[in-house]
Amino acid sequence: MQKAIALVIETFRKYSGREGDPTTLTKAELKELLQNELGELVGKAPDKAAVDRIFSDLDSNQDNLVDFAEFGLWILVVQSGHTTDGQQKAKIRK
Ligand SMILES: [Ca+2]
Repeated sequence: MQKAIALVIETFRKYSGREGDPTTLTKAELKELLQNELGELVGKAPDKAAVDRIFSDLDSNQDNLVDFAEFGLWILVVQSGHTTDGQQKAKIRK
């Protein structure tokens, strides 16, 4: 479990530092993260609608940025197989 958390933090930081505030993900950063790390979930070329949907799922306080608390919670939900639309896919790549 601790290892999984470390992996989530590492993945988040890898993308959150690309532009703007290094502690938050923009939509562009999130898209990169999804494509590269969670391709099983969104496909290798996620369409804009899919990215928008996931981004709004993640951005629970609707400030147009995804912070680590929002991301971490979402990953836990996805990992446990209970996504908001009932799909049971996707594990973060080991
Ligand atoms: Ca937010």
